[in-house]
Parts: sequence; structure tokens; C-alpha cells
Amino acid sequence: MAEQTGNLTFGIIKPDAVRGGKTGNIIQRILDGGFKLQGMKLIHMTLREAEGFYAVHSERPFFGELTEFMSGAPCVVMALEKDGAVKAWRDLMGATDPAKADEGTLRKDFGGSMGENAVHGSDSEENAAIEIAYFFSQLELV
Ligand code: 3AN
Repeated sequence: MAEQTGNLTFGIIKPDAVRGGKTGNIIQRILDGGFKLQGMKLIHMTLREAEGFYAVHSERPFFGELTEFMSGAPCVVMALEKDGAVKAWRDLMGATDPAKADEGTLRKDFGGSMGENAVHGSDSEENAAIEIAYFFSQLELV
């Protein structure tokens, strides 16, 4: 596996996009964007697992809505590799609110609302390492 954490980030294709049949399109856009897949799997989180993943947001008013949405249907979790991966993936995702996301971003093209916005991405290298370890074992990272 890649040794430099600066080249890695963590992403999720969220339940709205999986349910909407957008998984293949989003993976293609990720590969076209120059990312390599280090890890990828389809999972269905329990509410507890979603609450653990989003623990930093536990005081936010939308925490219940967010964790119920994320545990309500399958999603695809990914470890993504590219130089400057955290920023590159956030740039490809676009703004949290799809209505404010730039043209050509995944949230602009596939997101529906602030909560159901198609994709997640780590906000720092430190959190990328934590989030990858939350979902993947070493054996699952190539
Ligand atoms: P980002 O995912 O762009 O880093 P954050 O960190 O502000 O955005 O939000 C964390 C998660 O909470 C996101 N997955 C987003 O979909 C969700 N979220 C943010 N604001 C709202 C809101 N007002 N209502 C519902 N969900 C929200």
C-alpha cells in the first residue's frame, strides 16, 4: 500500500447516489480524474456505525437525519490515491450544497440537497487516515 498518507483520501458514494444508479458514473469520473483505487467496497452501515463515523458532527442539528440517511441503504466506501488527494477529491466533489457546487463537480451533477449530496470526502490528511482505518483493514488496501 502507499506509504505517504498525503497521497490518500477517503470517499463515500452515498446512499442517494447508489440508489439512483450513479455508482458506475461516479467511479468513472474518479478514474478520469486521475485517482487510483486503493480500496473499494459496498457496505450497509448500521445506525451505530454511521454515528461513530460522524461523531464529530454529533452536536449538529442534522446529526439524526444524517446518520439515518447514511445507514438507511448501501453506500460505497473508497480509499483514493492521488498527489494531494484530500484537496483533489474535495475539488472533484464540489461544495456541500449541490446548488452552490461548481459546474463539472460530482455534487453539481449528482447531488440533490445538503444532506443527500452524493459523495463524502475527508477534510484533512489526518481525518483521511482515521476514516480509511474505520472502514478498511490492511488486507483490503492494495
Ligand atoms: P462536507 O461533507 O462537504 O465536508 P460538512 O462537513 O459541512 O460537509 O457536513 C458533513 C455532512 O453533513 C455532509 N455529509 C453533509 O451532507 C451533511 N450536512 C451538512 N449540512 C447539512 C444540513 N444542513 N442538513 C443535512 N445534512 C447536512
